[in-house]
Amino acid sequence: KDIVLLGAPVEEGAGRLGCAMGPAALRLAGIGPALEKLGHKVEDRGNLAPEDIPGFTLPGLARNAARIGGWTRTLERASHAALKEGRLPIFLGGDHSLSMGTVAGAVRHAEEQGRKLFVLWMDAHADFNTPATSPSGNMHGMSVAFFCGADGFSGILPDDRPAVAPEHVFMCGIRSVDADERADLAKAGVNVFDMRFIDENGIVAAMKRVIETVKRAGGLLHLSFDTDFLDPEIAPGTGTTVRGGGTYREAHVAMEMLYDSGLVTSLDIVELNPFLDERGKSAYLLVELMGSLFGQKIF
Ligand code: DIR
Ligand code: MN
Ligand code: MN
Ligand code: MN
Repeated sequence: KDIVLLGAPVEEGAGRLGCAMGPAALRLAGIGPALEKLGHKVEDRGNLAPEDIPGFTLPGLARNAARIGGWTRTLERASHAALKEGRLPIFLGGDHSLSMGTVAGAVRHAEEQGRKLFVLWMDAHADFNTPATSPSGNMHGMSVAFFCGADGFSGILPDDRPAVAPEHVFMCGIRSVDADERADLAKAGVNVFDMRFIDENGIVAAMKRVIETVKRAGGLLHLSFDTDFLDPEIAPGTGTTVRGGGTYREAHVAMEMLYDSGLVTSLDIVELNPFLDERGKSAYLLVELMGSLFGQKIF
């Protein structure tokens, strides 16, 4: 694959700072060389910077809306441009609000190709709040609502921007959902493989459904991997840990299956907060998982 690494040190979408150090930690843990070793061409384009939107606010509760709106505009363009060049962009986060832009750019690209964009959202959280429903106002909890075209985000991107169809979003690992969020997810028709589904059926069953659906539709697949998908015992370096998360092998086999499918066309690695990590433990694990996603085989 022809990979570009793009750092997105956005941290104002989360409830505490530190995710801005994520791109540096992922680089220090060796993400570039790990992918090169697997035979890929890797170009690290360094870190992006947000567009300035002075004075911008959103109605409701949306903390740092101007900053996150600026990042969204920058990342939308970067994601679209990299895909148009035929590259596979990997966005090194940064908190999860960065997916507002990366997915918006990917869906614009998919639309131009006459293809459907699917999103695999691996996360403890659904990130389906809006400024009207969010209990915290933290915009990292709003990304999926944003790129599915929910109301309440006017002025960040053009109102006629293409949206991701909620039935093309697959969530995996979910175990913390707010009350309004739950109702909105069900109403919208988002596919949710929560931790109970994974306990009862296995992550392999969930991944098979995602892969078969995307294949059948001839779709493109954006993977958005939140560090807190993983169990906090193996990945403590993130701001909103929830116990009962994905295990080491569940995460690896999901990545191995995605590699075999050949479907992933763009990717976010988010919510790594090195300030909360234990000597790089979570950063090294994320790099290892990216190895499995890009062809590292056990045997
Ligand atoms: C919560 C937490 N649902 C919120 N969300 C997090 O603030 O909207 N998402 N941590 O990653
Ligand atoms: Mn998230
Ligand atoms: Mn999360
Ligand atoms: Mn989060």
